[in-house]
Amino acid sequence: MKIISADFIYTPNGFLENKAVAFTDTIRYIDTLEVLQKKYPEAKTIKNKPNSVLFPGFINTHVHLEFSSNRTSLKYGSFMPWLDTVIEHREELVGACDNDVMRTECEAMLSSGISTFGAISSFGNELEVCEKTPQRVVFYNELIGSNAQYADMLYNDFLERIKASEACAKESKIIPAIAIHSPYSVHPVILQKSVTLAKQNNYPLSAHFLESQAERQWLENAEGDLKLFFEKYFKTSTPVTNIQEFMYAFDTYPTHFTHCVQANQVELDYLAQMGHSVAHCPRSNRYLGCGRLAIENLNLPYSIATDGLSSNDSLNMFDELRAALLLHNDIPIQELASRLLKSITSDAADILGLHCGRIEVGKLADFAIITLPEAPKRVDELALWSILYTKKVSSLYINGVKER
Ligand code: MCF
Ligand code: FE
Repeated sequence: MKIISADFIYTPNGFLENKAVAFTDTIRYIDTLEVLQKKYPEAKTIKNKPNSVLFPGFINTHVHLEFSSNRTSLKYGSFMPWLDTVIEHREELVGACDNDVMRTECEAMLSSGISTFGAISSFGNELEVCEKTPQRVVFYNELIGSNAQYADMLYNDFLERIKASEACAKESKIIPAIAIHSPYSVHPVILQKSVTLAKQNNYPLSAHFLESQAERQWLENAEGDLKLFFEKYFKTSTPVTNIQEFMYAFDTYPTHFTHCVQANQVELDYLAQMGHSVAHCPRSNRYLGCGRLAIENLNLPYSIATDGLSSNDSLNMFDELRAALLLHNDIPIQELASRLLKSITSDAADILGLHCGRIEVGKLADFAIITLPEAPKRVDELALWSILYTKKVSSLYINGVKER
């Protein structure tokens, strides 16, 4: 048993002042330090620096580690030129992304308080790094392939990757999962098979959905820049599915849809009705010119995620939250700061079905401790100060073990 105290503790019921948490690999008790020391006289006490705030470890639900070597190869500004450069540079980028590169990025996430992440894996290359990283990893095996001719082959390769992640799950914190790449890139037959597989095995399920204007135009009218793309690379001018057919494929299984920037109110209402959720990637959307997701109108649970270095400049969660504060400039800033912290802790945990994300008795002992530059003058502004003044956390615990 250990006891950790902090000036402020972020809980589902607001910030607690001058309290402490007794924990093993899970949270056992929350009270004052004095009460806990009396209750557990043998426990080691951990004191934090003055002006510390203890949060549940943060959850980054959507990242592509395999693209971690990108710096200037991919073109930012607008979705289609970006996609063209993905096709052009994909092999060399993935080739240059060795274990050292990916380990460095897992560490960058750790430094920013991320104790759990969802890794979208196209090839399975990051499996070893994810197996060894101290973080809990929802390992999303990606299914991609719109051409019916190759669909079976691609599906079998995908099954092999699922098997490999299952094999690692026994000895690590890996949780096998499925990511459907997108409506424009996955054939409906293998889409349906993979949704059934997710349902049978209770795998977390995710899909990129309605990210760009080009995607919407292609799915709705078989028009626009994605049409030119499909004609050029795949010799086809008809999409394999449409918006409704794709959405309905997930009817019976709650799914984490990434982006949804171009979804309209009817579609968002439908996703909400079916119990789905959204991964919102503010910097990725801005850098790829996809628009702003109106989070103030969302009536379904959402997380904030970094996406990969394929469409971002860092995997630091605080960088992402600061960007979100600026992107959503019409939402009152204090209210937004609180909402953002909730979206990367309790909401993200509920979305992924994990027992972390809350400082609450019985939850996993994942803690991100930050240090404010001075004693905060007003407690009601703590969420905002925490986001504005933190580049790196002071310490991080995962399953009760100190990792930073
Ligand atoms: O989320 C961003 C933008 N939207 C779609 N895909 C990706 C993103 N970052 C990386 N990707 C990957 C995706 O997993 O790029 C490839 C896929 O393997 C695109 S191939 C059409
Ligand atoms: Fe993505």
